[in-house]
Amino acid sequence: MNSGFELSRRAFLKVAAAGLGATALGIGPLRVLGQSVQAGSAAANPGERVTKPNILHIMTDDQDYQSWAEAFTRLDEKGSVMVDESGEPARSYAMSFVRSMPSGGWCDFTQNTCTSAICAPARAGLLTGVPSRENGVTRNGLIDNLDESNTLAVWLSAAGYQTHLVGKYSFGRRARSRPQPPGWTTFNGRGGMAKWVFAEGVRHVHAMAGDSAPWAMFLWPTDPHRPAHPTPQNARVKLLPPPLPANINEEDVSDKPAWVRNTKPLSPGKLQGVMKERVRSYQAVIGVDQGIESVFNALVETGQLDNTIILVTSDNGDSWGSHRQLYKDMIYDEASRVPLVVRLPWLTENRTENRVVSQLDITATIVEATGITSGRPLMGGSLLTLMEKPETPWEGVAYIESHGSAGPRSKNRPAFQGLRTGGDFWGQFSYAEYPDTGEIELYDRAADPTQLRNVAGQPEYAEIRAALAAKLAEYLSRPAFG
Ligand SMILES: [Ca+2]
Ligand SMILES: [Ca+2]
Repeated sequence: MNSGFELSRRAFLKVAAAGLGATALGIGPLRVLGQSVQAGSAAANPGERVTKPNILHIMTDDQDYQSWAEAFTRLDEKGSVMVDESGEPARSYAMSFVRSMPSGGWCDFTQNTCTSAICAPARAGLLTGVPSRENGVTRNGLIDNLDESNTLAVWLSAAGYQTHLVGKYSFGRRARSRPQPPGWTTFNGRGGMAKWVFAEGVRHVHAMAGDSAPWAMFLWPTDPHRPAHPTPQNARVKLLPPPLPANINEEDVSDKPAWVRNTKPLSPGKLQGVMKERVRSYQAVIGVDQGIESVFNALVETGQLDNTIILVTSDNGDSWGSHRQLYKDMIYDEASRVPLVVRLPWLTENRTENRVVSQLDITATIVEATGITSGRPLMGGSLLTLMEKPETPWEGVAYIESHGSAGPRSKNRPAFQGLRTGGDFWGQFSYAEYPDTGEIELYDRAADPTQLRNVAGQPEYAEIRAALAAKLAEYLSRPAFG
């Protein structure tokens, strides 16, 4: 899957300069890359933050957490399970390059939470650092509510950054006729598949290499959004996705709000179609990983890896039939938990962070790392110190909201506001208040990770429910849009 990589001459010289003979570097080209840069890069000033680092922000579209965290099973031409040397089923990760954490300094945030688990609101959240109820982009298509004179791109540009967007700005047909929003050096927001988006990314990386200005580049491919369009090469990769969670077609929905109780289970035929599409989704994610590898290699080749922060995430997840749903924009983890991996070039260790963080923390992280001035009262908190000093106390409370939706299988899904917790001061809870219906959902994810039992009405959870309601009220006391 990582075929096609060749160690560049410059990268090789870097290896040589670091005193590592080729024989010491392992056999596969990937290993060479990983070890070579580790030796040459962060070792310069380990632990010392880079001033005005470049920012490479990569965000996939509708990529669920499972496709990042769990390996798929490889099938042969005839559809039989392939076996490895030890006779076990052969497994691979769709994002095997990123998962290899090349060069070190990566943090894998396993509990990253979408503030809005749906395309346009999620993107507007990243660009403003505040949730939809504050920036006005409460649904797909409501981009015109966004004050584009006050976004992350504008703040970066004002601080001397070159800013580039390639991919899905998320506004469909409207993106074509709209003028370029302020703050962008180049803007190509009509959407696009990974192959093109990352080729543009490589082009920009080379073009910016000789420029003294720092840059921030946002590569937002439309993959693996349904219907997924893997490249012909990746479409030939035969695979069996990892098993779906235990909440697939949830049998007893008597604990759930009315909109879930009103959703019928998916028929076997429908589920089969979902599974076919899921295979194509994994194939598309493989293409994203290849694209990330090409941009990473361009950073190495142009000597920019050492002063570039890399962030890889997804705008929202996908239900794939969990809780009988086929959409997103929900409190449930399949929709609201997405991958986030961040590389700080001044760190050398790779590690995993299991406390809850949120997509709005990413904006705050970029603001702190670049030293720019935010034009809005950010809701999130920077992750820099948490990454540098894991012993840092972290509250781990993520705000989540939905403004309701007319999705295909949940026509009357009402709006909710909620929290997803899991840090040093809170247990692992998911909490939602539906103001239009008065319904409440509360899941104890430590005891019930697949969110099958809403415990909002149970007396033993009364205390935590009250605490969550009070915490949520704090978030809701901030001024809303309009
Ligand atoms: Ca999306
Ligand atoms: Ca249930």
